[in-house]
Amino acid sequence: MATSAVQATPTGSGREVAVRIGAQVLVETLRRLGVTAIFGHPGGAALPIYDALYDARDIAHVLVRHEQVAAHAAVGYARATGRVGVCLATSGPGATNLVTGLTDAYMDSIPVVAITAQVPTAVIGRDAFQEADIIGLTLPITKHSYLVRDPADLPAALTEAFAVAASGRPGPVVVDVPRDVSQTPLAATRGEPAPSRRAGPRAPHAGQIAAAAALLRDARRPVIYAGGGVISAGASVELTRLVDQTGVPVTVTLMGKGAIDEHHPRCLGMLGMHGTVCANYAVDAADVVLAVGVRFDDRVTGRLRDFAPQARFIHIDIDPAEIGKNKPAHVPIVADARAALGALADALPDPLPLEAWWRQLEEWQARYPLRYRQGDDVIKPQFVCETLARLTGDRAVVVTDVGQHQMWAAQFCRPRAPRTFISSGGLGAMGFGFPAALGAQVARPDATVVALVGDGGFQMTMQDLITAVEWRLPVKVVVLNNGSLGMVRQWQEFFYRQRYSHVFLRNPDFARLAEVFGAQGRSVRRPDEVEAALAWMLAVPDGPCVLDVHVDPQENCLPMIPSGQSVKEMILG
Ligand SMILES: Cc1ncc(C[n+]2csc(CCOP(=O)(O)OP(=O)(O)O)c2C)c(N)n1
Repeated sequence: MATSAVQATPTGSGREVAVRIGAQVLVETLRRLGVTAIFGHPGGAALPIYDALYDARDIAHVLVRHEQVAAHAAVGYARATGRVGVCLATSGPGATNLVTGLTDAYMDSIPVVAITAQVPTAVIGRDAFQEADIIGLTLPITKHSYLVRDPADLPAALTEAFAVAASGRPGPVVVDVPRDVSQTPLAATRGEPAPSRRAGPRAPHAGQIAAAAALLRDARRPVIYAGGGVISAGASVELTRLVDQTGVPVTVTLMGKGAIDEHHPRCLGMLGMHGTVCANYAVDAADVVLAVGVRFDDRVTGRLRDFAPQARFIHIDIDPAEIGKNKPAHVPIVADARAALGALADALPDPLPLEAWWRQLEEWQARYPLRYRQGDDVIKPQFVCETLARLTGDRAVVVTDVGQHQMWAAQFCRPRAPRTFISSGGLGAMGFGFPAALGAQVARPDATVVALVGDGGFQMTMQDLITAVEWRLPVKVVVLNNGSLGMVRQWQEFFYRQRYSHVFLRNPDFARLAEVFGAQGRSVRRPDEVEAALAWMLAVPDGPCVLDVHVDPQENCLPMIPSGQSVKEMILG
């Protein structure tokens, strides 16, 4: 199987040319594309690629213990930086283990390239050992995929894959490389890959910008509804400028957290199922909604016909398929969010007359703050999130898993900058948090990266603590340990008459477990220990640590708009 790294082949002309195998061309191309880190796990069909990686000292290959972690880590890497995240898996089970992470990347529009090894071309379709049709399996959850049948095509396929993943509406791309393709010697590739045929950012239509500006100028109760597209487009500065100039209130989605400094006085926080009362009331009463980089997800809108029932919608999105998908737009603007928000800010240089609107909004903010009561005996999970936010000044990179803790983090952590709040939004994939934090920490070695996870979700991917130990990645894991699948328990309490079916967890001692892995660990059970424990955690200099916080097992995440209902049915708490 081993093909010698570089062969010298007589050409007949007396000269000799270096012959490389496909896998070497693949690695060279990755290097040329600026890849410095790959998350992966080897196997038979991937061996030529791994053999080529043996010589690639400038590309860090992070050997994860499960390919799901590789995909989530690539997402964390991409979300923390805006660069394309890369994961690598062998054929069959290696490739299928990537599927959850790729689906997450697809739902949240994150640029990721997954390189999967494939069985040799001669046996594709013959149920060969470790064969899985990964192109077929991932067709609905990728932006594009490439099955490379000729090694000479590798540079072009990879180059295009990176361009597709990162351009327009970003997303995951699979490049499937049969084993014979990666081990076939080739004298030449088909030249340098063609420059990307994708156009640059799309400029907004001047007439539509004028129409949007006119709507906003006449509005009495406008609201900006900002999503992850603002972050992908790098449009935070333009969004902030628009808000500063006009005074229009802004509410963010889970994916849009950090699109604007959430300490900004015009920011109402998150909207939707567990959003702030004020944000949801504002949208409910709005006469104009400026939706930017959002997809009108049902966790935000609840019952669609009752979402912002009095409003006219301006919808900015790079993906034309999003416009009108869930809610018709009165002013559709298919454009790069940065260009569109910049043009709108140019068209609206003065403050809008919104004094009465702000009086109303401030009254709601004062009347319905996020609340919880921290007593002396049991730790409230909200208190942990709030204390963490205070101790870090909301400047850490916070990565959450999925469940109640995710929503508490979204409520109490108010990121000051884009790419510092990372969460699995569209898919809501438990097991995401810790691996994505690992990827974010690889991408940003100097940043404080905190993984805020539940006891359920952490147990889905915590085996990769050893990877963090091995790479001395100082990821700080906070387990909000409530002894249950908390969010499911909450739904069973509210909507299934407290018939708690299979939601209570017997947990390991997470702190001791961390130590077994070679990480640092601590547990806390009393409210007066929380601040010091978090401070300890933030000060651990080297390698990962786990802080196991035993929180109130009964606590519910409120406010809550029950699934499929409207703001009128909000449970306030
Ligand atoms: C892979 C996966 N399986 C199941 C679910 C359904 N689910 C959503 S939240 C949740 C409970 C999460 O429990 P835990 O991780 O302990 O966090 P908590 O809600 O207690 O904060 C479950 C099972 C999911 N989102 N993802």
